[in-house]
Amino acid sequence: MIKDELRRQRIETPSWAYGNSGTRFKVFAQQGVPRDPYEKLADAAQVHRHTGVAPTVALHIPWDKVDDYADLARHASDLGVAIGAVNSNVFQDDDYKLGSVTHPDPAVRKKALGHLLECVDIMDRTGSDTLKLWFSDGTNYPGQDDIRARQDRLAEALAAVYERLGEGQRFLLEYKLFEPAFYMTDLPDWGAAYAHCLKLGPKAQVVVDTGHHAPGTNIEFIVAFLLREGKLGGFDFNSRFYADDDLMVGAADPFQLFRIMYEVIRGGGYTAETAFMLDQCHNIEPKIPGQIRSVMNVQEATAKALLVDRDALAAAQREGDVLGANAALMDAYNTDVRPLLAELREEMGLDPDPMAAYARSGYFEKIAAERVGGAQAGWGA
Ligand code: RM4
Ligand code: MN
Repeated sequence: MIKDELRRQRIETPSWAYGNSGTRFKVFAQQGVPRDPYEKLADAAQVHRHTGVAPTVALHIPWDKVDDYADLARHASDLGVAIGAVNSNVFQDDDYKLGSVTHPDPAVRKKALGHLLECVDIMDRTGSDTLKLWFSDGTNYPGQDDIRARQDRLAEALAAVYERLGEGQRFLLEYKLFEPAFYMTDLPDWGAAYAHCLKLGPKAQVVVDTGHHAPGTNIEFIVAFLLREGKLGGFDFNSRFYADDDLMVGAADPFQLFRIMYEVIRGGGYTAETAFMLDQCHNIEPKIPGQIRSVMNVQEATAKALLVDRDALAAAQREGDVLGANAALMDAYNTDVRPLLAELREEMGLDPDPMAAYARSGYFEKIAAERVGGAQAGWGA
């Protein structure tokens, strides 16, 4: 039953989506933006309240540094949400100009590893089971550093983090083609991430950020491949027109999102073991509605993917019926699933239209009035 499958969907929102963000040119402040992680969680709870499928929130350390993480986790639970993945940050310190865990200087590598291990401590205290590792490491010029030595340093750090993981904890290794490094990135693609994870063991898996590929890359192939190998840990969903645009998932290419979700379902990855996370920034649009819209976009793509007549598709594929097979996918994709999702929400005791329900709730007016003074949260660009 498609509705049952949709009812148990879980989409994680990122704490940083609620803070101010922008490009390297300008960060536009918005009204009512959280001043601390507690307020970010309150905003995330609104997304869950209106969608019913976003019960966890990813943290980013040090952006979400607090004195008492157990208290933060309690605050989340009081709001009806929980802490999801802990994201490390070894890209915003002057020491990391030439790299973090791949830096030529052992003292910098030690500092970076210390941060990654601290993130595992935070997992212990918040009850999080997932560490997400993204490295901005790379070089800008040919010859700048030794590509091979940097791989050795990366492997050494990953092994140390892996060693530290407790029972029921894992890390997700994220790759990205380029940026901020423009010549060579130390983890540029899924193959490199996969090879490192494979060597380490089952607690190391790859995370696919949909904005981190060259234009035209067949992301659903990567999904199918990693799932088949048991190495797909999850997603950082967002959409892009050019590079790592971090726009709302499903905005640039809803068809791609559908194809990805189809491969997830086909490959048995539509389970709690796969983390469906959003990694987005709402630079010009309001943030909470931006997250609600994104969650709805993922739901719609999932519903369409669940609608694919797998038997008809398999039969067409067996018979070499190229057009029939393609039609089986397109029929599902071209179905308007919004009435189905509206019905499901009503069954879940939610408003059928989460965007309108949020707008009516008065929450925005409340935070705009209350959150005056203090420093708004942001990622510091
Ligand atoms: C990176 C990467 C990480 C995210 C940061 C903010 O490009 O996607 O997942 O934590 O941005
Ligand atoms: Mn990401």
